[in-house]
Amino acid sequence: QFLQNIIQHPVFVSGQANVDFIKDHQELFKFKVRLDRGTRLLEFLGDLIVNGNPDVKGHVDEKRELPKPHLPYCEPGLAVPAGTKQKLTELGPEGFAQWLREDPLIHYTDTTFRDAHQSLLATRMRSFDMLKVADRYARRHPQTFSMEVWGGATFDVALRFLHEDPWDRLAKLREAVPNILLQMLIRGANGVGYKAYPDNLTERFVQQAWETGVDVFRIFDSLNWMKGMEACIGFVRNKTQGLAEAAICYTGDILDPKRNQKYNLDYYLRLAKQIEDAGAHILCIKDMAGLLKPYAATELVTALRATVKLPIHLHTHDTSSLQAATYLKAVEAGVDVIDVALGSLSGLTSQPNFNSVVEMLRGTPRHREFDQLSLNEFSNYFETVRDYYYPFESGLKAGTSEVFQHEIPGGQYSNLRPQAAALGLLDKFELIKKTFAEVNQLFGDIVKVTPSSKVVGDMALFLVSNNLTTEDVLTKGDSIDFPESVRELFRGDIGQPEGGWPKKLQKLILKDEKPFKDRPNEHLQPIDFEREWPKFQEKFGPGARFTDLLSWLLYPKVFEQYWAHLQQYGDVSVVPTRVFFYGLRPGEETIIDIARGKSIIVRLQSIGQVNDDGCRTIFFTLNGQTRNLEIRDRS
Ligand code: 3PY
Ligand code: ZN
Repeated sequence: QFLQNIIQHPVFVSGQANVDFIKDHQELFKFKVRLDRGTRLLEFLGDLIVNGNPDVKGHVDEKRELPKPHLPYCEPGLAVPAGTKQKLTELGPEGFAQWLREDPLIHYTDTTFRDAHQSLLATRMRSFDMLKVADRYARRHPQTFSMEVWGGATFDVALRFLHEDPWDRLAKLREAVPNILLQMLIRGANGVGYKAYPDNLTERFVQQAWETGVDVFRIFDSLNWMKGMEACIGFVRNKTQGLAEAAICYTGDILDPKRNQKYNLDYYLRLAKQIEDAGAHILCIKDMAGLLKPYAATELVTALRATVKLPIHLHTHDTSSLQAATYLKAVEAGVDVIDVALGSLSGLTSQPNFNSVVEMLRGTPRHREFDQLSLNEFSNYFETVRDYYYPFESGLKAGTSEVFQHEIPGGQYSNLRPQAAALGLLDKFELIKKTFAEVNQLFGDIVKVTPSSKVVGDMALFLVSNNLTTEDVLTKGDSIDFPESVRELFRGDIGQPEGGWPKKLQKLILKDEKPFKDRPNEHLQPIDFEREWPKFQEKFGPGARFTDLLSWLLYPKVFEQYWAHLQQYGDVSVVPTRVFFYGLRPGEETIIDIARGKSIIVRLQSIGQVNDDGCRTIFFTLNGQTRNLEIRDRS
């Protein structure tokens, strides 16, 4: 613990520790208080059993069978073969990028642990289900280019809904996967949040992410604004030995004269050149809504390869169900890496099917060999696991070419429905999608990806719930009180769009408030880490780590709730997913691995009646010993 406190200390991390370091920092001697983990977990289970998990409340199907998943086969004792991680260490970021650009075989990024479940299951996949198979994956599929495992919405959702520490997830995945590059998605100046953060916070965040396990930083700006990405590219270059992969977000249709006035081939080539000049190692085409059609991919990838020297990484969502064809054309045009998800978590608003795309290219010059039977076993594992998350399915049953009209990003789609449901607007979902497209035009046709897409979604929900049209906005806008996120967008809080904001609309939204055009981060005070760290430790106690400070600075309220939960119940990420969401039934038993080599066996015997104090007695056995708990019934 003492060593942990030292290596996590910001003075030590910044390399400024001198001989008096230990003497001057008494907080190094504060150690985590050891509490009885078993009892705290029983309290958590008791509460789940009596009150349910609030995240699935109202969506539980008591009769649904949720069988145990089969673990994919992995030869016992199989050593971890070297992979791209070792290649990066050997060649360094520049050499690695050159090697990648010259490698004739296609590379794959597996998005199963990040974008796939963000886009299909509202980001709810728990570390538990990933860690069960991550080490097997590393052994069985070491030729994978990278695994996208972190960032985007996962940071917030892990803390907010899963009561998990995202840093802990990353560290454990790194340990399980020492050979394949681990990748994250970072929203440039907006980090893993929805607003601009002080630059030095993003810098420390990037450095810590690298030290904890991230190798590839996919950086984008939600308006394709270079100024929102440049600083972050620099942080990756200066603070890590990882890869800065910067993205052009693809919108519209370069082959459609009605949609390519603003976002045409020249536009994307200009942006790609700026990204190269800013020092990125890899160029990403981030097709967040799945709008890049096959023949457009031929044009775009061919022209990009001729314009920049960087390797090209293509990301898409299969919402229209056309995107395997896009990959085929992109591969023919020379794309270097494509993003795919294991079969059972692919398709629809997720990425194209890994297992099938490998087969699509078998027998062609760019084919990379994978053990298909094993890939299928991994897919089968996740097919069973996916069922545990049934309350979070988006309801989309088939691919839809509607996406070419509404342009809703895959990662947002699965959230927009529950958002609409929460407002009682589910029966107006068609209208919401149509309004989303109209709001985009009203806003001047902007790039839509987190956070800009969230604002377009907020505005669409606002209009539909108030029975307003985009026409009403232009005619009666001065008497409309717009949502806060819309005001922030038009003020310049998340950057500037291509061609600027429509002036008349900006005036209607901001009223007398003045917009700004420079980087929003320049209006923010840098974080004084030297001051904040001891204050943070004082507030949260000696168990708090530097990574917790970063989480708190990014999401203060969410972190505080996570922390309170942690103090009350301990680390609940170890609870099996079926139990975590649906509790236990009388007579049911679960094994919980609470630490390496240490398990507890919990059996629910029975649930008592509500007593005069509004509590129920829950009769458990813990490792065979009877334990009774009083749990308040909040129903
Ligand atoms: C995110 O920012 O979370 C995304 O997935 C954007 O596509
Ligand atoms: Zn995506």
